[in-house]
Amino acid sequence: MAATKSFDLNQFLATRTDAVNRALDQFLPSETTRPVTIHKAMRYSLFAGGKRMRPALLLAAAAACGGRDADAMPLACAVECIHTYSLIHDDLPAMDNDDFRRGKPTNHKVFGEGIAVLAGDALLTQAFEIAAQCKKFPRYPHYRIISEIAKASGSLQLIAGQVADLEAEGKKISVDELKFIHERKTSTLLCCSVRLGGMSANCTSAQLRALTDFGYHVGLAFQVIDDILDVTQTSEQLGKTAGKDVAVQKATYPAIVGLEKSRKIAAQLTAKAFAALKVFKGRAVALEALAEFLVKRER
Ligand code: GRG
Repeated sequence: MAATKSFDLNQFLATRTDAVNRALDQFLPSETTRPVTIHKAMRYSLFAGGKRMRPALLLAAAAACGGRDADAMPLACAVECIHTYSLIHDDLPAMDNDDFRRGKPTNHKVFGEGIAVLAGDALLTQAFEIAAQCKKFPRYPHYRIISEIAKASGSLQLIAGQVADLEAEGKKISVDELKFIHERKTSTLLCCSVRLGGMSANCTSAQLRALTDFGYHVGLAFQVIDDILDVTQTSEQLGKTAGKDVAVQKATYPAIVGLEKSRKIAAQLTAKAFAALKVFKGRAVALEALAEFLVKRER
């Protein structure tokens, strides 16, 4: 982890978050575009103060492969749209039924359930429209980029994870079944983000393999930490309802293996993510710093 010491992650996050917000603002229809309600609802959740971890990972992966932010930006915005859609739908009464997200009332609490469903749908579709605007990368034609995003968000990955998560509620499941859920509902989109970053830098297949390995492990660690934070932080700190997992008897690492072991698992997964970055020979400092930040995060 030594290489990350001299890297200013706060500055990286501040500048990239700002750039991503400006790009999203340009890509999305304005609040005054008719029908006004849907564009207000899409923007409400998109600009509610998310951490922008997926775009940051995507841009950091591009940098590790010698790419430019400008080439990666449409893809960074596309993954954030998909992520925000999944949160809006996840918060609906038919799913996790949450009132609070990103420090604000959830989308359906402000706009009603019908508009919240449509805002999620519109953000999912918007993601593909934005991704289609990326430039042509010699090794990765548009069909590969679009298929990458579609597969990550489809019924074998993101949706599969959500389905398994819903079906596991109130049931006792094994660590292997929990891992199946985490791989799909969380790790896939984080992994897809770093892969897209690499693709936007026209990365080699060895680099893409390393990014996949990194993204998979960082993604799993991310969800273990998320589960830990749910039982150790307050709602104010998280910007969403804390203690929810216990309240609905959700299967989580702390519930199955305890807090101490969960922390160990998160550290082991992060170490595996670090090991995957060896091929970059010190050029993946931003990715290393992000992995370290994610395991230590408090919200
Ligand atoms: C198709 C109806 C329908 C629903 C799909 C796929 C889906 C709903 C939900 C995805 C499941 C989900 C919310 C997984 C959790 C991933 C996770 C830990 C999200 C929180 O990410 P952060 O902490 O959030 O990066 P911010 O708000 O900072 O962006």
